[in-house]
Amino acid sequence: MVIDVLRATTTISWALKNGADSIQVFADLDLLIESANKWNADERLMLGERGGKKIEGFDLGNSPLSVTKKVVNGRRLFMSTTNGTKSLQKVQHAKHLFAMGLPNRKAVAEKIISLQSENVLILGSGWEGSYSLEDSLAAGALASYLVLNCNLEVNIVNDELQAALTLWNFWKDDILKCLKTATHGKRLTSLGNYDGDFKCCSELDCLNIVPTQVERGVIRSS
Ligand code: 3SL
Repeated sequence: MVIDVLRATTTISWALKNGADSIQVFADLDLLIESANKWNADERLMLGERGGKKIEGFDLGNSPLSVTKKVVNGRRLFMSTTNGTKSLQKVQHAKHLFAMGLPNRKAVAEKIISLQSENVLILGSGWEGSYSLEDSLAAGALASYLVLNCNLEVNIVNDELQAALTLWNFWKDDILKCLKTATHGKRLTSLGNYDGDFKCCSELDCLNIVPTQVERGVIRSS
């Protein structure tokens, strides 16, 4: 399970909701361009972000507001972001791999419950190797849902998740404020007006979409 609330896994979830055929994730940009070039030009889009900004020459950056039905419907999205797609690549050998933001927290949690897995690994993407408040918040949101709704016993097995759960209980009534308080939220705010993105990324349980890896690096809705 990979989380990147701001903004990669939120963008992935919205792109699939809006009819994208699939999303192929890359850490490496040259590999992305090479793979995209093999695809039919009118059935592909390249999404790229570094440091919060769209990569020059790419079709789109990493805003969940940009992946509208008109733009993404039926297309494969070739996507690379600073942290989120790297995290997805890192754990691509997992038996089941899902991407989660706050909008699809419930959908992903219900999927996990249905699998009755013994262990669930939650990977927050953070920022360039360091902790991020918003990903921890979402990990806590997921844990909270599982504890309250799973019929099986749910054990919180490490202090990171215990802390995430506490964080969730503290901020759950003002998610937007938490996102804007986070250092990555502040970074985005310093780059321009991202109010629409913040609103979209902070909406809880509004998407019934489970972005699922169907082959190495390729994500579809299930
Ligand atoms: O780090 C990432 O993968 C991005 O989601 C960062 S940003 O929100 O596009 O700046």
